[in-house]
Amino acid sequence: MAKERTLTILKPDCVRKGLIGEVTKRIQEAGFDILAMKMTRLTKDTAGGFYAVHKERPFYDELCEFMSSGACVPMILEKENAIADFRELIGATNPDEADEGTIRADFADSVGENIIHGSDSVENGKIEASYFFAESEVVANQA
Ligand code: DAT
Ligand code: MG
Repeated sequence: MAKERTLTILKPDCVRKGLIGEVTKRIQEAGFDILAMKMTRLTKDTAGGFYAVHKERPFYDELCEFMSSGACVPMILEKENAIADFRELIGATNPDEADEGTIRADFADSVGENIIHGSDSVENGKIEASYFFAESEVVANQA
């Protein structure tokens, strides 16, 4: 199976709860290589651009407020079958519906504040990665 990349964001609730280390450990233990990571804070507009696909949804404004409410930690991850495997690791969008042992089931408070993002396709992962990282910041050859 070919290696894929996915873009994750440890969201502001993850950072506020002091869970950067715990969540990153789970990501690495699940076999994902971190090719890029940084701490940043989105503006409401930048958050809105990232989630533009949800513009018409009733929760859009609340989502942009939340995503710009504090620091977050985006990362580019690589692994075989990364997109599907990462979605499995983080669990369903609504933590009440997420499988036991997933990151969202264990740490998220609500569907709106659900700790972590994961790309939903290879194509979107590329677009999302370029939202946060220049090519020069992606360390693909780590040996
Ligand atoms: P995911 O983050 O699992 O890919 P999504 O793409 O459907 O989920 O939605 C993006 C984010 O928007 C999600 O992580 C949290 C927020 N969101 C989704 N559905 C919501 C809802 N019904 N109420 C409040 N926030 C919601
Ligand atoms: Mg999504």
